[in-house]
Amino acid sequence: MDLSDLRVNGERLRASLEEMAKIGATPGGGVQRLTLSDEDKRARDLFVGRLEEIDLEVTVDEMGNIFGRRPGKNDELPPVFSGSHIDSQPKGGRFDGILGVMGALEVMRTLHENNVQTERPVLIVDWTNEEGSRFAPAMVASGVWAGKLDRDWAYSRTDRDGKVFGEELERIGYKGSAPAKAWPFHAYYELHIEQGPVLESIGKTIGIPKGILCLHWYDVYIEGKANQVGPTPMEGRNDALCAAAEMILAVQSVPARMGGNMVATVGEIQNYPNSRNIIPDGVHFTVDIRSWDDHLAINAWEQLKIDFQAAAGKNGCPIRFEETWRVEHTPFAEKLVGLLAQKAEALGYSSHHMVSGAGHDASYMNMLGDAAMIFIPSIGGRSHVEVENSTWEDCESGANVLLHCMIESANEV
Ligand code: HGY
Ligand code: MN
Ligand code: MN
Repeated sequence: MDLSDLRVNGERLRASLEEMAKIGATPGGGVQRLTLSDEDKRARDLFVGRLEEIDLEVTVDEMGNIFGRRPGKNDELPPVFSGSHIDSQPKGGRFDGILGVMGALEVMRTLHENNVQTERPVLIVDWTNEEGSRFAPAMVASGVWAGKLDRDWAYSRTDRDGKVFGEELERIGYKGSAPAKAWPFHAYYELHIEQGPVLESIGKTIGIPKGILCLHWYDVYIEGKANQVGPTPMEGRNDALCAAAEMILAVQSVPARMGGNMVATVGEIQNYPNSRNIIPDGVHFTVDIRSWDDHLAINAWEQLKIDFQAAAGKNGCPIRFEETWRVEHTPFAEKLVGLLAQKAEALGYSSHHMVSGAGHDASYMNMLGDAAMIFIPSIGGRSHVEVENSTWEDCESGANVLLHCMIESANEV
């Protein structure tokens, strides 16, 4: 068979994405499939069933990562694998993560029905908790698998309701027995929506990231003094929320102050006791800093700590920081980036080289071996929202590029 004529089944890919979108569907047209939730379990169970349908050898590791393995002619050679994540943001979209898992499934289905025998084994993976929304940090399970994060530290992470990661993993029945420990691999590919405006704005179909920005996550805790809002004069208050407000504006201005290519965001905040007639005495907020330049991002954090101490002192509110998580910027394997461009062209798709501002499990794979990503356009450049959308045609194009890159890499000996 001339494999160059092989194509995925776009209708089947659409059907699998629509089937998954029903699990955790929200009234606004998005999904809520928080990691280790009942919705995550239902989607995982469906996914495992689909892997078994095409005779893949299914393994669940101790971080709940799900692998489906297809043997190769030289089965002892390091494999090629692809995947992404099933979990979503609280009001997430129908494509973030799940496109990479269903796209890889479509590739495996295409290989299976055409009885394509590759030299190397080929695997598909669903990484637990890529989003880091319910349990911080993001990409925690691929980070443990890659040996960059500690398994028991990950197990100990808690969500806003005090639920513990390791216990929730057990509760949904996905705390597997296989060690969450990397094995040698030949190449890792991840299909994903761009989650930004670039491809749509220039009318290109395939995005080829040269890499991913560094992601630095911090947690800030401020202590104030609660009191009745009426009798307490303004001067001398220790208002934790006013202190936080000054700090949050410092986060917003730090990229410009650092003069570099950077983004900095406060996405999450809790205010205590959060009663309209009590002066707040406790605030927790998060800081997310991203840049291609890791040192610039770290310098920004050093500057913010100075800003925060000044605001804390002015308001008489003691402050505590947690340097929660850092993953360095990720320059992908030039060999795979070149192959992606070549396959996109051979398939007749326009393509564009770019950088990923969103974090992905591919960051950790890239620390261990050759990794690269395939982007498709996000309509309106929107993501992590219910209106997140891409065309079925672009999903199919991205999966075709994935198919041919995986075949090419899996036949390298
Ligand atoms: O934070 C991110 O960019 C990803 O969604 N975890
Ligand atoms: Mn994602
Ligand atoms: Mn995401």
